[in-house]
Amino acid sequence: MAQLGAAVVDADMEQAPSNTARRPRILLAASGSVAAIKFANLCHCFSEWAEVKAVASKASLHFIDKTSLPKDVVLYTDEDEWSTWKRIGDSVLHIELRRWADIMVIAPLSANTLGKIAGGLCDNLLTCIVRAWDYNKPLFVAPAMNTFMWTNPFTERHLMAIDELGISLIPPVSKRLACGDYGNGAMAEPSLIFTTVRLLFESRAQSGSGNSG
Ligand code: PCO
Repeated sequence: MAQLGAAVVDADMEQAPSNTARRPRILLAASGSVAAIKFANLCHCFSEWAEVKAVASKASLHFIDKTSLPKDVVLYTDEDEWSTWKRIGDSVLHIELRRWADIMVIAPLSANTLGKIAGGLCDNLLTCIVRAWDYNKPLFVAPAMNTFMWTNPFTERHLMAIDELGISLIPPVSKRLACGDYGNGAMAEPSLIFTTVRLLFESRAQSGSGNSG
């Protein structure tokens, strides 16, 4: 079992009694964009406020410094998905995580993972969670990619498809990109992603549609 993965469904994943106030449960996921260098920072922003679990695609691991993640944030990877599954009746990680989370946030969302989600593909832990997502619960994405990918006609088609599913977009911004180009496609700042998600959670909680646990 991966040291950080601990893909065992422990008491932590079980539902708290519904009359007990609890912290929001935020599932943060990173896909394969250079902007995943900011994933640890994003985890720190959220873990001040919420219970956080993290999911990383194989490509994103190239950019994530695992040692910089908050100590209480478990990082799940594709290896964890089936490593502890032995027989029928054992828990399936992507289902346990979609059940556990109040909100999912994919930041960065790469062009490739955007295309997969828009097309309903699910070939890794991250996309299996999205494919099984309960759209009564919010799912945010913060895309990050080169400007030429962002302005490619596929992006608009894919954004329309995920919008129809009920996924909320935190748009990219214009700045210097990893390759030296200047243009749109840079991931929104972690602080903006955090405030966007928190505001939505708190407005839903006030209106009674959030999960107040
Ligand atoms: C690839 N992609 C990118 C990804 C989007 N870029 C960004 C920012 C970072 C630096 O602030 C890399 C986080 O530019 O989100 O650049 C090809 S150019």
